[in-house]
Amino acid sequence: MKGIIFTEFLEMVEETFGLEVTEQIIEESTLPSEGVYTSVGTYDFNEMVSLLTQLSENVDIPANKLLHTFGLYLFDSLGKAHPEVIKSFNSPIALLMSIEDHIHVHVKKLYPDAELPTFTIVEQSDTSLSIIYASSRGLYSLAQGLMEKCFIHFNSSAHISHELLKEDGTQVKFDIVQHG
Ligand code: MNH
Repeated sequence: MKGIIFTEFLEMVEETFGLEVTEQIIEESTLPSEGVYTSVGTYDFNEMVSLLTQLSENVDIPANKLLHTFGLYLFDSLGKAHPEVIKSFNSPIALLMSIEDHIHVHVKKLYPDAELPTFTIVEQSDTSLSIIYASSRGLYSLAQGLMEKCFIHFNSSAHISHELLKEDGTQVKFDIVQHG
């Protein structure tokens, strides 16, 4: 998992829950990297699982709720790191439809060791989209937060519902309906 995900996660934790909680979860987690991350580095996904699990226990909020909040935060972080990518779209649906064939293809060129999910479009219109998220990491709540913030970014809004196609969240269908 790319370092930018770790550095932004820890920044969100510090802003939301404070430095004490941040230091606490780093101490309690199993971290070969000792909790030191650079945005261009690559780290074991298990370190993120460990940090998220410790945060969930410390603040008594379910991991998926925390991932959703992190997704809302991460959209702006990715936008700041890669402004040209976001700027090349003029609507939230256009952006979401391009994650698989444009955005993540570009990301993979920049970071060949990136581990990305796949998004398969099953239905689309000008104002709606059904898309299937698939990833062994099961970070569908992160995906939902990212998608919601995408609409906010374009001063738009949408209703996004999800259905687990696999119980462990490694395959999830999203139904997105724009309304504004
Ligand atoms: Mn993208 C990882 C979804 C836009 C760059 N992205 C992830 C993951 C999800 C995801 C979910 C976590 C990995 C996984 O689930 O297996 N990404 C999205 C969604 C949007 C999106 C839903 C739009 C909304 N992503 C973008 C944009 C960029 C970007 C824009 C940058 C230009 N994504 C990344 C990078 C990673 C990532 C970098 C980290 C890959 C890794 O950890 O190896």
